[in-house]
Parts: sequence; C-alpha cells; structure tokens
Amino acid sequence: MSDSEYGARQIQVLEGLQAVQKRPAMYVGTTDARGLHHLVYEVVDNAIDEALAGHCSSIGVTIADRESPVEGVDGGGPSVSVADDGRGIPVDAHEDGRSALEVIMTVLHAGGKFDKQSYQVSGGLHGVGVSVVNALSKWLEAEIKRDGAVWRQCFDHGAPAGDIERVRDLEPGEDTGTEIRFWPDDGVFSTTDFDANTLTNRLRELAFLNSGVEIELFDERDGTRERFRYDGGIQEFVVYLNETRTPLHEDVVHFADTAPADGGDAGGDDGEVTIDVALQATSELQGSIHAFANNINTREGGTHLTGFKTALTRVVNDYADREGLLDEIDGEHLSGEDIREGLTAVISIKHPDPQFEGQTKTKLGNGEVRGAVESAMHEHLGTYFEEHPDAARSIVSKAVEAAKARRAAEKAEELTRRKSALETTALPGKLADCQTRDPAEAELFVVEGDSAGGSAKQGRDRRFQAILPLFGKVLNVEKHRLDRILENEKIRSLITAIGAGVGEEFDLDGVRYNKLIIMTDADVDGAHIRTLYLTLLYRYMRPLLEAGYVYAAQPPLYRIRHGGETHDAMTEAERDRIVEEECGGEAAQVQRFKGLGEMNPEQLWETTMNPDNRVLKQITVEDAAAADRMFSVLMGDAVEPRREFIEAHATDADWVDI
Ligand code: 0RA
Repeated sequence: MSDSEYGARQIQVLEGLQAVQKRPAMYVGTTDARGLHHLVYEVVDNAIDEALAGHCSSIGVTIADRESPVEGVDGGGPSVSVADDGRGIPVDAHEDGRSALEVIMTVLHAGGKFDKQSYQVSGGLHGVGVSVVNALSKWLEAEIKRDGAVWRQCFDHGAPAGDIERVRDLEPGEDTGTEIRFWPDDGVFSTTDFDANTLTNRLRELAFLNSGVEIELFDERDGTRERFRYDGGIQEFVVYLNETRTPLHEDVVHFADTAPADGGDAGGDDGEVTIDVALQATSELQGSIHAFANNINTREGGTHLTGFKTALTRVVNDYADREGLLDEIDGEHLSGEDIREGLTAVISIKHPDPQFEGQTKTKLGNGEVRGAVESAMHEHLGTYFEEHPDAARSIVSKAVEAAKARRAAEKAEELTRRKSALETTALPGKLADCQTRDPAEAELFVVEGDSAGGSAKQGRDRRFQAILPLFGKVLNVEKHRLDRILENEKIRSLITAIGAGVGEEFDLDGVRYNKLIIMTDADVDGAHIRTLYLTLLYRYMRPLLEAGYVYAAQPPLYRIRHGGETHDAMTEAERDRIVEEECGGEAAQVQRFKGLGEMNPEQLWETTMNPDNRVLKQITVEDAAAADRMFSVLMGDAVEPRREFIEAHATDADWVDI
C-alpha cells in the first residue's frame, strides 16, 4: 500500500472513531475511574462471549505499568491486557483488503456482523465493541493466534499503526486465541490508575455468572495473582454471599431453564432466554437479591426480577397455606417483603436481544421475560419445596417471623408514625444549614464529635456548606429493623437534614445537598464510624451512593512547617517526601493531627473543607454484590470473617471504596 493510500485510510478510520473520541462519556459512561475500568470490561465481555459460544475456557487479565515492547512507541504508563483461548479474532482480508481484525478494531459496532450465529448472547450495556476501547487508547496491540500463525497489529489513538503482520508460525499443538493490550489515553481519562480491587470484584462476579470459565487477574505491579473458576456458577455465588450470614437450610436452591425469546416481530425463531436462579434463606434482616441480564448487574431491576418476586411470593404462600403454617399470623398471607427478609438470591438471565431501560440503563425491559421467569420459578421452586420440606419450612418460618414483627410494628403504628414524623419535622436543631437552597451547590458535612462540629461551623463557607455534628457511634442498621432504626435520634436528624425520606420511599429528587461529606478522624475509630454511616446510606438511601453524592473528607495527618511555608500530608510516606524534597531534609517542624478536634477552624477549612485545597474521596458502589457482602462482613454477626477481612485490608486505605 502506498503512503498516500495509507494516509487516506487512517483519516477514514479517524472519522469513524472521532465520534467516540469527541464524546467518550456517551460510549463508556464517564471519563473517570469508572469509565477507565469500563474499557477492561468491554474487552473481557468479548472474551466471555467467545466462552459462551463454547470456544474459550480461560481468560487472563494483566495490569501492567511499562513501555510497549514495540520499538519507537510512546507507550509507557499503565496498561491492561486481556488474553483468551478462543478462536481468535479473524485476520483474513476483508472486501477492501483490510484485515477483519482491523475492521473490528476501527469500525464502530463491527464485532457482531462477522459471525452473528455464534454471537447470540452478548453484553448489552458494555456491548459497544472493542473499537471503542481502541478509540480511547493512545496505543493498542492485538495479538491473534489463528490460521496457523501468530498475527499482530498495532493502533495509535485508534488508527492502524501499520498493516497486520505475521509474527511467526504456531507451534504444533499451540492454542488459538486473542490478546489485546491497551494503554488508555490519558488525554481522555482523568485517571489511568487501574484498581485491582475493582477489577477483582467484577472478574469474580463474571466467573460466578459464567460457570466453568476460568478468569485470572495478574497485577504485574505487585506480583499478586487471583484466579476464579466456579463450576457451580451462581449456586456458588450464593454460598459466597452467605459466607458471613447464617443460612436457615443446608442447600442452596438452584435451577436453570430456558424459554423462547420474543424479538418483538411476528417471526417465530428469536432464539432462547436462559434463566438461572439460586437462593438461600438466612437469619439476617437484610435481603441480598441480585439480578443480572447478560452478565450486567441490573440494579434498577426489571422484568426478570419482577417475575422472580411474584413467583416467590406465590409459591411460598401456596406452600404455607397447604401445610397450615400461617396460623401464627391468623391465616393472613405473607407479604413479598416478609418473604424476602434475609433472603439471598441471584437471578441471571441471558437474552439474545436484551432491552435495557431506566436512568442508568440497568433495568431489563423485555416483557416476555417476566412470565418466563415466573413460570420457571413456579415449576422448579414448587418441586423443590415438595422434595425438601425442611428447607421449605425454614423459609416459611423465617417469613412468618418477619410478618409477626411487621404486624407488631403496624399495630403500634410505630413505623408509619415515625415515617410521617420524618416528613413533617423541622430541620434538626443541631444542623447549621447553608444559605443556598440549590442542592447542586450545597454540601452537607456530617461531622463526628461536637468539638470538631464546632470548628467546622466556624470554619465553613456558610453560603454553601452545612454542618451536622453527630456525636459518637451511630446505630448498626445491619442488626435492626426499620422501626427500631427510626427511633434513633442521630439517624433521624441525618434523614431529615438530607430531606429525601428513607427506605423504599427515598426520593433522590428531594435531596437538599448534592454532596454529602462524611468527616471523621483519620484513625480506626473514624473509619468505623464512617462505615456505620455508609451502611445506613447503602441500606436505606442507596440512590445517594449510586448518584455519586457521597464523599469521605480526607483530613491530613501531618502539618509540616519550614521556612515560613506550610505543607500538609495525608500519609506518612507523603510526610517523608515533603520533608525530604520540599524542606531539603532540613529540620522542619512536624505536627501530627490526632483528630479533627485538634484543628482550629481555619486549619480545618484550609486542609479539609476548602474546595480549592481539599481532597474528597467519592464513595461509589460499583458492585452491589461485593458491597452487600462487605457490609455483612463488617457489620454482621460472624466474627471470624470480619477479623480476616480487616486484617487483609488493614493496610489498604481504599477498603470502604467498592
Ligand atoms: C468475530 C468473529 C469471530 C470471533 C471473534 C470476533 C472474536 C472476538 C474476540 C474479542 C476477544 N476475544 C475474541 N475472540 C473472538 C468468529 C471467528 C470464527 O468463526 O472462527
């Protein structure tokens, strides 16, 4: 190919991918850490598709921080590679002479059109195609083992950096496969620091959801390696989720079924929906129900979840009725909420043409799935109950307990009274509110301790910063039902200050502050208190976390004074670096802040509250199942897993940040 032809081709490619480069958020959601990790999921999803098509059994993800092996490339910086042992992306020449690989890498949505048959099921949300990853990478290398050889092609900001090359012949018996390594474009993403913990959680989840597929994460930066493979699939997922909970029956109930999919047109063959359900009741108060469609965590629910809930309520009530187990509640029926109390369940469906709806496109919309899940549940759970009366009775008696507690609270009208009191109550007395009424500008600092609260009140910018001082430990919501939780004064004042209600009635539109900043001491007690607040927010005001409104303040640990200048350090290492570099290793005056209360109002403002200087840590719940399990570990009854968890994460400041 001549230079000018080559140039023309690059320009053409760039025009296609420019849409992605201009509006990356439209394709990967955000350009922060979330979007960055989305790139990895996109490539992994492709490998999972290859596994679902029956051609791949093992996927290896590697995080690295090094130069590209290709000479003369301005690579460098963090990269991720995803390798699989599938058939390999096709490398043969396409109509216009370009390799199929090149087309898949450079044309939006080109992936599926090569082989529609074997790509029946693919990740709907992430399914934007590897070309998007290519467009948002400053450098990408694809290495394919296929057709008797190893092939390589590299891409520079999405454009081919050369033609596909044949690197060598495959050894006899050498496996086929695909390896894609990409260096995310640091001009696009606000961070290129891959978080092993975030990736681990998602890869583990994918391994549960796709039984038998082996997924390994290798973090070259520190040499750690984790391998996930669950032949028991979501049944093992439920065991994992319940590791820290107390199951009420021995076996996890599990079934898999299929039903015809409805593509919406009059035609007959629209493929199949597969339905996979696992559940186990526990003695806990919190339910832990997770619904997935095509491996995507459908947080907003949808037709599969509705079908599951409807059938569960019916099957349990039918059984309880028939066995005369409802006497204790005067023959009244069990409500869905009663039955789901403490229930751990995973529902995973795979659909050839999933429709995702809702604010965050995580609500499954396919109408026929509701009935399909409902009748599969009815049949299989019904049979299970007949064959395992002990399990059935445990599930019913837990629901009866929940119903009794609910009835007692209803009788005393406690819950309704408390809820309506929350709606009408004036703002809490302790709240020092801000002047603005615009939630988009307003910040609420929840401050531990009265003295720190006093400093924060004096130090703040009252135009947009409100302070709610709360003293001491907050009630552990993991251990009480809502009526008890709402008796708690601190919790009530937090709920009224936020102004958007609680539990199922929580309404994000009512929120009075779009930043809720938890400010606790930088020590173990502070971390514990922060976790208690986060548990409350996660269980009863989750949309706040999902909207990204929740932050942890990061007060400094050290203040270093030297030659009329002051520096603050968040960590010991930072302190040492400052003393070494900024103060030339000379005698500097180092002050250690033991707690927020030790800072005067100005110091608190300057270091922790002033938007120009402060560091806020946004708390997200990327992965609801992992967060659920974490909160049960931290706040639940089981002591041993908690000790292990805390020991394992003691040195990791990020542990609350799933
Ligand atoms: C298009 C067609 C075929 C496979 C693939 C794409 C493919 C893509 C990815 C992405 C990561 N790993 C992958 N593995 C395969 C089918 C080719 C055939 O019929 O042999």
